[in-house]
Amino acid sequence: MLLAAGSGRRMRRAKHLIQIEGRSILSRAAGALLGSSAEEVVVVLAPGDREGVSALGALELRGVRVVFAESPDEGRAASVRAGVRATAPGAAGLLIALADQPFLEAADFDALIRAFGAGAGGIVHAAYAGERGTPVLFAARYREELLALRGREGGRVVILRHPGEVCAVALDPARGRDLDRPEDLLVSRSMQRTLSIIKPDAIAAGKLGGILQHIEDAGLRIVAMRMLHLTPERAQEFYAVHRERPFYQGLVAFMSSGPVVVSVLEGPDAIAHYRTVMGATNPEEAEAGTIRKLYATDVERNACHGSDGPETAQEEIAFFF
Ligand code: RTP
Ligand code: MG
Repeated sequence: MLLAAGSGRRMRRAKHLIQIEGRSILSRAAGALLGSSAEEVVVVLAPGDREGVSALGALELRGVRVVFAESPDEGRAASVRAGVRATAPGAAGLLIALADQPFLEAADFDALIRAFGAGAGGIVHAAYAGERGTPVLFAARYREELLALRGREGGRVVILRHPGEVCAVALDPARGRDLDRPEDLLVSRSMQRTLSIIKPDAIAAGKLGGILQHIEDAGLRIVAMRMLHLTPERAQEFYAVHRERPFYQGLVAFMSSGPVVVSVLEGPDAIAHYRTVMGATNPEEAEAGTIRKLYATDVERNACHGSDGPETAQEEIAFFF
């Protein structure tokens, strides 16, 4: 369950509605949970939070369920209780996450779920550089204790009562950071994601490993990756902006001629940074030391693709992931 009611007390506007790269932090957190192996996702909002509901948008259609905390001014306990009540009574565990950790990924939630499934403990919590943090996964046997929380109490109270049952799973502090103060957002603003495609020419030439190394050495983190073979139809769709260009047919044939590796790269100013790392479209014009200078054959068979702006990055990531 994702707690979003009562967020933003210390910020000028409701925190969960703040946008990063065109997407609210609520939607980011709910989307990550939905992508995890959690069986159901319940989002707890403050009563009447229509903006919160609309921020979830299509996620509701994909199975995210919204409930409202009965008395959000009471503090966190009311949100926890509403979330616990809304989850299926038969659930083996209850994962409590906060909407203000928008950089956590499905894999982070899965790490907790996996540790819990492997019997690591009745309470599994995230740890960041050795410090206890959220999310926290409680075994179903703590349901009543969670329902008994009042006022400003949170899951911490239950954790402290059962020290022998607690297990920590270390997560990346960069992904676990929360947005508590307006300044936090300034730092996170420059963090971006971009879509990379290693094109069929580079894969056929055995340059995949070299290019991935190049990407990592440039300070970009690979946060998702898949090898696939584009059909001509999918290649057409991906490059639809170039429909009218003379090279379109050739480009589509090339992009569907063999396997490609698509990945999501993350880092400060990742979109512009990766374009620099790739070099100019035409390798003849590319700077020395760029991927295209090193690995591309010609202006079409140019080894890699990178998104060209925040909007295309978002669309292209959604196209594959
Ligand atoms: P990309 O989209 O693949 O990252 O490359 P880009 O922004 O540098 O270049 P863009 O103008 O978007 O072109 C997309 C891809 O089409 C092929 N192309 N062929 N034959 C030609 O003149 C020509 N021009 C472009 C390249 O594969 C280029 O990356
Ligand atoms: Mg382009």
